[in-house]
Amino acid sequence: MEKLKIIGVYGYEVLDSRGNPTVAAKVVLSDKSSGFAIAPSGASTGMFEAHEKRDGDKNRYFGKGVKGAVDSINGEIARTLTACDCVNQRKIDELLINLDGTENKSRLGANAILAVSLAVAKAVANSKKMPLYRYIGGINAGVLPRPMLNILNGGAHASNNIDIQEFMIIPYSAKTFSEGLRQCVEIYHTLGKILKQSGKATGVGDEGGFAPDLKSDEEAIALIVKAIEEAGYTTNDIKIALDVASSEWYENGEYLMPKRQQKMTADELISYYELLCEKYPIISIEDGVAEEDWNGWKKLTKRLGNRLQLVGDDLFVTNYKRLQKGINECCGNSILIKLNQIGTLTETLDVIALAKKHGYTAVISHRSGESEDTTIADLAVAVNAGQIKTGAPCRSDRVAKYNRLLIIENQLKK
Ligand code: 2PG
Ligand code: MG
Repeated sequence: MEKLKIIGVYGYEVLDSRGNPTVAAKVVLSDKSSGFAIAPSGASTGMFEAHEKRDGDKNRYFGKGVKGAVDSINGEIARTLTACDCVNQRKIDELLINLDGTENKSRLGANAILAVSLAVAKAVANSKKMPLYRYIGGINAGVLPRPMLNILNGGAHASNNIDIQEFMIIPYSAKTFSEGLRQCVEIYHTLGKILKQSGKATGVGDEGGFAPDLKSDEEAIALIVKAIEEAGYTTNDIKIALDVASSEWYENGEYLMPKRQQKMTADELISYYELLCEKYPIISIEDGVAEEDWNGWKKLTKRLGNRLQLVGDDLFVTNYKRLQKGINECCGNSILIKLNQIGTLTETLDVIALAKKHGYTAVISHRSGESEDTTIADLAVAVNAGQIKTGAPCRSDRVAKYNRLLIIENQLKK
């Protein structure tokens, strides 16, 4: 039988959920199957992430255009991959990494490389008539993730006065994905009702969560607990997770919450979390301290690591070497997985495997700038990650992932 080969690679400049340009890629195979993928884009990006290439031409999209990245897909990348055996994803990703030739994918752009890497995998899955999660994960794939729904937005994702970036709810006691999702959706709508009744704003932030001005970050948590209870659940059923995104606050060894103009040391921040965890059903904190503050991470893990999931997002940036360092130095106990922080599917899978080997949990994540692309839903099931964070049940870029998981759950039942 003739080998399945790549016969076409095409790049496109499309828009993300914030209305900013992003890179899409289509890959066509010799049997005419094809795959299409869109790269996401962050706002509170970690400084150690792979490079997102933008044109910088102020006459287009305020410099945010991605024509250069798209041109390299239609040029160099297409020339390199055409006629390649596409079934060997690792080989394809190696070719892309070597073609780029830089440590952080800054020459071709991780946005270009990722879109192509994913489009290849999707094309092969389509050719094999397999769902993407099955192609990536093989016969072991099949655990639906517990969602972490970000229902109240602050920080860099909203223009309100809240410094903590994400307030999430986790359906802790639900037996199935769909049951958990339903509970969270009911709580989301209840929160909306509570905000409206108390005269607060019900507009939403970048990830679809409500973004009202409040007296304090703590008031946000108290309102969520109220919503949980008014929706008919208890804090045994529903837990809370925070993404503090504190790298955004870090400067010269100190933390300055920009909206409240409150200064804290790492020790004071950790004590603040301790206090919040005593009062509220918080079970997971992401980026509690900053991406450069390894010492702070050690302290945080020592003080809270046995009670909480401590997720490294900006700290690890889905990067094998940084996760290995974190494991060696006992920093955190969980990693946030974002494909575009590293730029290829294979490298992402390698980081997840490293996390699992060392007892770190892996939370598959969206970016604040998303699209209709639902790859992360399949990835979560493929690697049996057990957790996904993909925003509020509001706005199609977020809901698309939940809908994809509902369909997968249905398929797996059969
Ligand atoms: C995060 C993400 C996603 P961004 O910090 O975890 O919620 O935000 O994509 O802006 O980095
Ligand atoms: Mg984060």
